[in-house]
Amino acid sequence: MTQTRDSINDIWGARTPHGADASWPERVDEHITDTPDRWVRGTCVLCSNGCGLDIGVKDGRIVGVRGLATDVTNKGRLGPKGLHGWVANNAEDRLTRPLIRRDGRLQEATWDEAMELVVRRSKEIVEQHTSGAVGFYTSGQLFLEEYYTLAVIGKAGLGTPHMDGNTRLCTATAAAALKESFGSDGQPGAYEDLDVTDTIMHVGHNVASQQTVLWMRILDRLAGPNPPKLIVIDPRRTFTAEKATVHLAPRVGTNVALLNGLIRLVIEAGAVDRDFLDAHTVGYDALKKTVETYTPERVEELTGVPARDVRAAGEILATTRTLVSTVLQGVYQSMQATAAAVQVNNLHLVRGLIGKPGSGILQMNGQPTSQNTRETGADGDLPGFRNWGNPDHIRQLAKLWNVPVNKIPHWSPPTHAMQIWRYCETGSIKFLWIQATNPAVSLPELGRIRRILQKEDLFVVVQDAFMTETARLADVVLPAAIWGEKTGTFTNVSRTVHISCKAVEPPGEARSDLDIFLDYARRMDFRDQDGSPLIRWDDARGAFEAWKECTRGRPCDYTGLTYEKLLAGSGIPWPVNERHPDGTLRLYTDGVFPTGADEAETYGQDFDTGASVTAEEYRANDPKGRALIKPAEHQEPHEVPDDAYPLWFTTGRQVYHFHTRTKTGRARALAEAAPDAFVQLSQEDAQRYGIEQDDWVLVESRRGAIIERARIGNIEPGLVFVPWHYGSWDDPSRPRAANELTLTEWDPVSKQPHYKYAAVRISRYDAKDALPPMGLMSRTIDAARGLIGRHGDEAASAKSEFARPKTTQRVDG
Ligand SMILES: Nc1nc2c(c(=O)[nH]1)N[C@H]1C(S)=C(S)[C@@H](COP(=O)(O)OP(=O)(O)OC[C@H]3O[C@@H](n4cnc5c(=O)[nH]c(N)nc54)[C@H](O)[C@@H]3O)O[C@H]1N2
Ligand SMILES: Nc1nc2c(c(=O)[nH]1)N[C@H]1C(S)=C(S)[C@@H](COP(=O)(O)OP(=O)(O)OC[C@H]3O[C@@H](n4cnc5c(=O)[nH]c(N)nc54)[C@H](O)[C@@H]3O)O[C@H]1N2
Ligand code: SF4
Ligand SMILES: [Mo]
Repeated sequence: MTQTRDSINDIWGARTPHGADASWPERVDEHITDTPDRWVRGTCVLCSNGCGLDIGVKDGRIVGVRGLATDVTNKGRLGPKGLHGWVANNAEDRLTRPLIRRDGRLQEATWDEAMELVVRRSKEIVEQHTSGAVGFYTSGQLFLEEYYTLAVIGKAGLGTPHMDGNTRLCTATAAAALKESFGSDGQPGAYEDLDVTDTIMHVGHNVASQQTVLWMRILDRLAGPNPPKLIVIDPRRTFTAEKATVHLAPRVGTNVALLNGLIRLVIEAGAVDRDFLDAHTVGYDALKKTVETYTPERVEELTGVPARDVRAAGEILATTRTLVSTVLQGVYQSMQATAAAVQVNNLHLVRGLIGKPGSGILQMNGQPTSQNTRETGADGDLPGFRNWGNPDHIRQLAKLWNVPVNKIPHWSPPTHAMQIWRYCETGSIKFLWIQATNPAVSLPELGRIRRILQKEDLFVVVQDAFMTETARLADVVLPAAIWGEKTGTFTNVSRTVHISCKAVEPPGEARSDLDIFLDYARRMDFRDQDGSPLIRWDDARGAFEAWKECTRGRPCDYTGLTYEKLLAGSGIPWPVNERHPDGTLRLYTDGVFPTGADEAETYGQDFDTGASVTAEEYRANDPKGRALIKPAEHQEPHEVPDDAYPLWFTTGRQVYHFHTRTKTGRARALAEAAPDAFVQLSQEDAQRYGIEQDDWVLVESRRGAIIERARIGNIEPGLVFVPWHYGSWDDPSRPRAANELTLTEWDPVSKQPHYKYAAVRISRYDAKDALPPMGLMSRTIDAARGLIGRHGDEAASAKSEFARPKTTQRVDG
C-alpha cells in the first residue's frame, strides 16, 4: 500500500499557506493498495465538497484514488473519507442479485421477476387508488442523470405529487433560505471567496470534520499572511471551534435570537450599506424594528452566550470589509431553521456583502449530489428551479415533455418527505420506492419508522448496494451499482458541476439506478401525448442532453456544458451558457436577484406557520429583482428539558464516517478509527451522574432509549451529544442509533426535521444488569434480530458481545 499522507492520524495534512493576494496552491493526495494499470476520471461522492479525483483500476478492480491537481474544488487534496471510502466498493457483502420477499423471507430472484413484480404492483395500485397512492423517497447521492429520469417518470409518467428525498433531512433549508431571500435556489458565492476574504463565519457547521478539504482551504489562509478572522457558532467545542477568533456556544435551538443580536449590533454600529439596501433590497425597516430588542444582555438570557462575546462577534461583523458565511445542520436541523438561515442572508444584505470577491454566502449542502435532487425536481421541487405556483412554469414543462399540463402535479405544494411517511403510516400511500437512503437509521423516531416499513399494506422497494437496516424490511430489494461503477454528473455547494466516470463493472448483477429507472419506464410504457415514449434517452449522456434543454434560460443553465468539457480537468460552475461559456464564479454581481414574480422559484412562506404567499399577494408587492429581507422573532424549541428529562440532546457527525456507514463502515481504516457510537457529556454532568470516561450510559427520551460509552469534555454542561452513524447492521447487540430518541417535528417552511434538540435523561448503565425491559429497546433489538436471510445471520453473529472491551474511539471534534 502506498499513500502520500496518513489522513487518519493527520486529518488535514501539511499546510500550503497563502495570503489573499495569491491563489490556493496544489497538493496532491493519493492512496493506492496496488499499482493501477489505468486511471479513470471521477469525483468524490462522500460529501458536498465534490473533490476531483482519478480512480485507479487494476485487473478490473478499484485499487485507489488520487486527487486531481487541476480541479478548482480541491487542487489535488482529499480527506480521510475520500482517500479510504472507495474500499467499500470491493466489499464482500455487496448486494449482487435482486431479492423478493416470499413466505416472509427475502429470497434471490431474477431481474425480470423483480421488475415485473414492481411494475405489476405499481399498475394495480395506480388502477385501484390513483397515482396518489405511489410515493418515491430518493436521495442526495444519485447522479443528476438518474434524478432527472426519475423526476420525469414521477411527474409526467405517473403524475404523483409524492416525490421527495433524504435531501429533506439534509438541505431542504438551504434551498428554502435561498428562495426566500433571493427568489431562487443557487449559492450566491463560491469557494474561491474563502481564498480572499477578511472574515469567515460558520453557523452550526463543523466544517473541519464535515468538509475536510474545504477546511484545508481555510487552514491555509489561517496559516498565511493576514489571516481572516473566524467566528464559529456551535454549542460544542468542535475542531472548527478550536480555531475560532470568537466561538459562540448558544443553547441548541436559539440561533434566531443570537443572529438577531448580531444584526442589531451591526445596525447600532452604523455599518449598514444604505445605498445597497435602497437599490437592491426590500424589507429592511421591518428587520431593524424586529432586532431592536435583541440587546447583548437579552441575547445572553435567551442563548446563554455571554454578552461580551456577542459584542466581540458583532464588532468583527460591523467592521469587516468582506465576509463569507457558511450555514449547515446546526441551523437547518434546529429550531426555526429557515428563519435562522435567512438571518444570515439578512446580515450580508444589510452590509451589502454579496456578489463581490471575498463576500459570499454558502447555504451549505451536505450530500454530494443533493444540489441535483433539488435542480432536477426529484424531490418536491420542479425541474430547473421552476415554481409550482406559476402556471407559465408548468406550461414550459408540459411543452418540454409533451404531456398535458394537468398531468404534472401542481395543484398544491409538493408532498414533503415527512408527510410522505405520514401518508404511508395512515395508509393512503401504498407503494413506496426508496433509493439510496437508509431511513431505518436516518429518520427521526426510529421505532415509528420501523413500524411503518413493516406495514402489511405498504409495498416497499429498496434500491441499495448493501443489505441495510431498511433493505431488510423491504418487499423487493434491487442491487445497485454505485460510484465508480457508473457514469454521471453532479454539482457541489459551489455550483460546480463535475463528471464521475465508470471505472469498473458493478459486482454480480447489480445495475445502475439509471438503468433501473429506464427499465421501469419501458415496462410501464410511459408515453407522451403523441404516443411516443416519454423517456427519450437510454443512457447517461442522453439524459444529460435532455436535462440541458430543461435548464435553458433558467438560473441553473447547463446548456453550455458537455461531458467532454467536464473531462477537461476541472469541474465548472453553472450557469454555463452562451453568455458564460466557461461558467460563472459568482451570482448577483449586479445586485439583481431572480425575485420578479415571473421568474421566482417561490412566492414565499410565512416563517411561523409555513403558509404560502399567493401569486396575487406576491404580484401586488413584486420585488422585481430586489432581494427580500425577512425578519423573525425568537421562539422556544418544541421540546425543552424538564424534571423528567433534564438534559438537552443533540446529534451530529464524526470525521471518519459517512451517515449510516454503509461505505465507511466497510473501509477498515475508517471503521477502526471510529468503531462505535458514544455519548459526549460535560465534566460537570459526568460528576453529577457518577459517570466516568468509557462507562456505559443509558440515554432515554420520551421516544426510545440507547446505550453508549461515555466520552467526557468539550461540550456545554446540560447538553449531551451522540453521533448518529451507528445502526444495527454490524452490531445488533444493543440499541445505539441516535434516532431512537429524536423528535418527529419539522420546520414550518423547509419541512426539515429537528434532529438537533430533544430532552433526555441519562444514567450510568451497569453492563452486568440485564437489558432494561423496555418495549422500545426490545423493539430495536427485535428489528435487528428478526431479520431474515443470510445477511441477517451474518450481522447477528458479527459482534454480539455486549460488554466489549473499552473502545479505542478517537476523540473527534
Ligand atoms: N465526516 C462526515 N462528513 C460529512 C457527513 C458525514 O456523515 N460525515 N455528512 C455530509 C452531510 S449529508 C451533511 S448534511 C453535512 C453536515 O455537516 P454539519 O452540519 O457540519 O454536521 P453536524 O455534525 O450534523 O452538525 C453541525 C454542528 O451543529 C451543531 N449544533 C447542534 N445544534 C445546534 C444549534 O441549535 N445551533 C448551532 N449553531 N449549532 C448547533 C453541532 O454541535 C454540530 O457540531 O456533512 C457532510 N459531510
Ligand atoms: N439524528 C440525526 N439524523 C440525521 C442527521 C443528523 O444530523 N442527526 N442528518 C440527516 C442528514 S443531513 C442526512 S443527509 C441523512 C442521510 O441519511 P441516509 O441517506 O439514510 O444515509 P446514508 O447512509 O448515506 O444512506 C445512503 C444509502 O445509499 C446507498 N447508496 C450509496 N450510493 C448509492 C447508489 O449510487 N445507488 C443506490 N441505489 N444506493 C446507493 C448506501 O449504501 C446507503 O445505504 O440523515 C439524516 N439523519
Ligand atoms: S472533502 Fe468531501 S468530497 Fe472531498 S475528499 Fe473529503 S469526503 Fe470527499
Ligand atoms: Mo445531509
